[in-house]
Amino acid sequence: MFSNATEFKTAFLKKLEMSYGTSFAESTKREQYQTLGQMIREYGSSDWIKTNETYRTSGKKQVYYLSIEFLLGRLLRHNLMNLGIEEVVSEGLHELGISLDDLEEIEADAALGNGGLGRLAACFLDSLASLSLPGHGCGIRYKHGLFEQKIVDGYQVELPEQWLRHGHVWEIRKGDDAVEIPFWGHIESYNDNGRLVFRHMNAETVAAVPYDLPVFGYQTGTVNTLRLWSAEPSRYTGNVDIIKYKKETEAISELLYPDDTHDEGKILRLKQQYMLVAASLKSIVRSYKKQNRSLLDFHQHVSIHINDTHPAIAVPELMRILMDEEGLGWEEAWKISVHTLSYTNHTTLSEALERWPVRIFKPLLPRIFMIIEEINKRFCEELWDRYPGDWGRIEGMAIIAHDEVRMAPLAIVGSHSINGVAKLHTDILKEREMNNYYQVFPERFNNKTNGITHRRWLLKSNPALANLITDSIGPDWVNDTLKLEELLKHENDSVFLEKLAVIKKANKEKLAQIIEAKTGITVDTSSIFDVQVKRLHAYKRQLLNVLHIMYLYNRLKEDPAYDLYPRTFIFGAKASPGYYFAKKVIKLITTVADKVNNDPAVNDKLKVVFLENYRVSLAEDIFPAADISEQISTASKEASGTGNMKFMMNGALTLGTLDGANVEITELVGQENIFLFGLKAEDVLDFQRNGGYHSQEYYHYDERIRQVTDQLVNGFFPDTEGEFTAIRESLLDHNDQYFVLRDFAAYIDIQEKVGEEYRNRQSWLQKSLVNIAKSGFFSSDRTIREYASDIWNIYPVEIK
Ligand code: CR1
Repeated sequence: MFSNATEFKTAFLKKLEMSYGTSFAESTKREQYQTLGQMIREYGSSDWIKTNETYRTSGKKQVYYLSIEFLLGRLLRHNLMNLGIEEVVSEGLHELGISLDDLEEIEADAALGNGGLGRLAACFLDSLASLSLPGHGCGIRYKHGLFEQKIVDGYQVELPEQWLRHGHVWEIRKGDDAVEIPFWGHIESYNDNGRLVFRHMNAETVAAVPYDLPVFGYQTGTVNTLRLWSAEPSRYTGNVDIIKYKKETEAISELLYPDDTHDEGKILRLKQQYMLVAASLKSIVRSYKKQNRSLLDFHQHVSIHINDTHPAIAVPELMRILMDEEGLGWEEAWKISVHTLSYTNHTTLSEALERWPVRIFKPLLPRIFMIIEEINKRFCEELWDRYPGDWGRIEGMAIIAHDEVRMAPLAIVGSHSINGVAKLHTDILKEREMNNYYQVFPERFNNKTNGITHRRWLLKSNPALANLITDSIGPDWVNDTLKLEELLKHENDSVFLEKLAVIKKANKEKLAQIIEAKTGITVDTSSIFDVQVKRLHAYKRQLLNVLHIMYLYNRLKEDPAYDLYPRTFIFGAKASPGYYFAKKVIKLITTVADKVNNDPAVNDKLKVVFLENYRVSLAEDIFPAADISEQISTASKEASGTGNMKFMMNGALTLGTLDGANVEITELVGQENIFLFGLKAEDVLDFQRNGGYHSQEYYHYDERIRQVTDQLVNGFFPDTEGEFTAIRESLLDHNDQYFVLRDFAAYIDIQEKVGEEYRNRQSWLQKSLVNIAKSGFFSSDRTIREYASDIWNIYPVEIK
């Protein structure tokens, strides 16, 4: 298509004219962006075709990653980079007077996810394709992605996200591959020559229409597919109220995580899950059968991964297909199904464990419910044999109990592999949360510590650092990130360390400009950039961070000579729209920010910034600019964290609890290169078992705690009467479930240590270097290699 800048220019101008009937001079930035996007997709299309053909003919095993979330972010520059044409294109555009950076800004983030779980899925897609592994994503094409956050008067306001308003240039609608998904109705069975046949009568069907996105491997020629399903009215629905039907149907793929406090929302979520699963399995089986293979070998050729419990209906749905559509018996079907399916758990928080009321589940998915009942019956019988008479245990482990269908047990019983996402998390699953199941299926449980794609989170978002690394150790680290360890040779090389410092400073300048433009706040780039960006949740303890800022402020006010090393605290966080406490914490952060930033007495030492609408594209500017990475969850609560890995890879030092993957970061960098504090997971879990601790005592004995918690309600913040009462109550009256006050003193101490150590520039840079050098383990390439070999049994397929 084009192989140099000049050819690119010609092709670009022609395409622009043909697509928009406009001359270059008259064209808008959006038209230019769209044109470029189309060109890139077309550039990669012959590889896409080749990849699909190779997969079809090679007969190599494929994996399908089913996930309700894919938090892709922007794709333009990432795709250019992976296709290896970034330079040619950027040069060609430059000659036309267009900046690639400007065009990149036009692209809306594809925010089809909430946070860690969805971003992990996106990183995995990149690693699969970049390792030439035959692995595809299956998800939902939500019309509106995660809400857009505005901060108005210090409060979070949610606006509907509109990523599809101008179309999504990377997707291709595959109308011919649409499939019909039945809901409601009833099941009739009859005997056909001794075989029981089931028919779904009077179902309301919905058409699931796939949109395919190419996933380009990093300079490999592999182009995998992310298939996103959209719900549309079906042509086969008979006599219905068309307007109502259309509305209800389209609602299925309208929104990510519809509010499920009422039955209507629960039905919608369940419809989403079933559509994702049923449509994906149908298209997987269809393409499998095209290769004329026996369904008896299905699990030898196909692996299906259940990302968290949302797609756990894959267990009964695969059984349904194998039995009702393919005529296999239960035992045969069960063996194939279990061998095909694998499941990842991402959290031990009980509120995240999905359960559906039978009164909703059964009428909506009648055949699926019957199959789950049978799975449950057989499982409980096995348990009965193993634990005769132990009803309590069996009831606790059952898939259906107390009029609810429990999705985690369904996924556990129906999968051959169950994994946690960091060592500590997996241990907690095995020893505590899922211990009952672990005793029954010890061989199924395993750990796969999360990872991040270093191509987006270093190569693309921090090109200066990536170039410095390549200049020093050559380019091989990009394909083998463990090679980053070679950087350790520079530990005492002050010239190299200075180069690191220069890059960090430039990244901080860039972020400072963004902060200034978005918030009007001027920050000092020689201050410590201390960053906490992640979803807002009580267990992640943004509250601990902000109470500490209040403490610092108090101290500076009381003692103007207090020699605090200048700090800029940066937050980014969305709160779930119905999460009252989380929204209060946002208001507290913005209130503290106003107070601190407008007080000249502390201003050369302290600044607080809340960046609104935290998302993938913004994150790409934040990680490279951080000095301190706040990973301060209550120990045992954060399954892994992945932001912690992105910070580390960009040379920030972690300030954290021994939670999630922080434990493994510590093992890699050593205690001297990380700032650890607070309770350990064991302590927290033991406290919880024995009824918590007494937070009031901490209030009485620690004056610093008394001061900041009192300030929440005593008029310290003007015009906020009653605003923070709930926060104070959570700490003092509800016994501080997340141990904020318990860890407060330790947090103050470790923060003080950070300030002291930052003063020693050489030693700080050395620590930063060690973090970068040891971060290779956290590439999602390592994680995906482990999934591929231990769980999925898939191998690279070369695309010629
Ligand atoms: C966990 O909270 C983890 C990601 C990805 C999140 C986080 O610690 O890094 O998953 N869990 O594994 C989650 O979103 C619904 O659960």
